[in-house]
Amino acid sequence: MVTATKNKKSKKVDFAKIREDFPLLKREMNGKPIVFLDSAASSQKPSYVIDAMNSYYENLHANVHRGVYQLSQEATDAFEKSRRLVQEFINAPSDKECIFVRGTTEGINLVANCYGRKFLEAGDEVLISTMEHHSNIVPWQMICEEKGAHLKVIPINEDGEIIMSEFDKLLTNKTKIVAINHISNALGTINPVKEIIDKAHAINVPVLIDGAQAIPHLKIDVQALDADFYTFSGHKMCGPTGIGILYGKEKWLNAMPPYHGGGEMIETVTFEKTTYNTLPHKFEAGTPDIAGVIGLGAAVEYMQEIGHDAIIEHENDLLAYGTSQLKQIEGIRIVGEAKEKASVISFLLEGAHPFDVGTILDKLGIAVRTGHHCTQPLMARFGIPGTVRASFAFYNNKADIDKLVEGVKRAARMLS
Ligand code: 7TS
Repeated sequence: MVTATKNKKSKKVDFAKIREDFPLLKREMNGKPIVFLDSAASSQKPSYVIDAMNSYYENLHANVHRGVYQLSQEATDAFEKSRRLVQEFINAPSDKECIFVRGTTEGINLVANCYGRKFLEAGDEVLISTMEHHSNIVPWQMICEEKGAHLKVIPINEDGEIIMSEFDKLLTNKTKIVAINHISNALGTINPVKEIIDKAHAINVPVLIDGAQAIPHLKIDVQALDADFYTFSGHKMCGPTGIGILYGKEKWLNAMPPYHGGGEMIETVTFEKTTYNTLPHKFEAGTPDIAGVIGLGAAVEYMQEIGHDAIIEHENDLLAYGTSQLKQIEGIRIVGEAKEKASVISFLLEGAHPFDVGTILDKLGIAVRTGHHCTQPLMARFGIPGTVRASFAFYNNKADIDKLVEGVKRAARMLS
């Protein structure tokens, strides 16, 4: 499990009170108070974020970066303030290195396309792991196919941990980039990304970290990690859907060609030739998701107010409690028992299909995800069709876990 920042006792946070900030958690599902355990798919939103977006539309809306009039200037200021909030949140050296994208998927596609077009050649290799989400597999397959490069995959052990000795063997002078998730969405494994980055840098290979699952749970410091690229989605960290961040070191972003062409990303355009805008605008063609950016900024403020140390402590308690309670159920198998783990419990019930377990839980008002979790190669590695996945956020509590455990017991009685 993750440890809170050493020697720093987290401030006392009233998580029961914090739960009240989330209007959706007051609703029912199938006539029962909702037990929301699918935050790895998308987190719920506090009123603070919803209000910030509504207020933008009510009071501040105009297009950004183009009007001389006061309203457009105010919208631009609010938009750029969010970029600085994100910069501070992940400790990026400069806000120019924080590119607004639609989410993790777009962040990875941008790097696969732009870095790949510039730096990949036939015979080169891209290194990923067995536990990647499809969005950190398919974009690399596409660019590898185009360039005649090869995708190499680091194996994992039975507990769902990367086998570092295999990584050492696969990292060679043919490797042109390593792309790996910080936390696995299907297993909850926290990967040793700092060690991976250090080893790759020792032979001058850049590393992209898919931070989709890490950003709501861990304090991210891109400078301490020395990540070349770090990408995440707003909607998994209490922010809106459709907005995310690609952090990239300036030297790489400057060396890469633009992704999309259009307004905002240009310096000058003639029919003969276009020159491109500076960072971050070079990668932000077209009118952006302004309300989304403002909502993301509010989500950053909201999470910072709670503080990651308190979040980690609370979620570790839930994870330990949930794991020990579920393990007492006969016929249960936890998939993914890494030593370093966060906020996800994937499991199977002997003799029961995950979908059937999920359906019974749904009737009890319990929202979990079932299936392959967009990690089909990982499921194939374990020889299973999928799992039932309960995933937690800081707004969950022990009562949620108790209801899950009761529900799983009931499913076991009905299905086995
Ligand atoms: N990478 C990881 C590790 C993810 O967990 C996800 C989404 C993505 C990338 C893609 O993020 P997006 O915001 O661009 O869609 N994971 C999940 C999940 O576990 N259940 O639904 C979506």
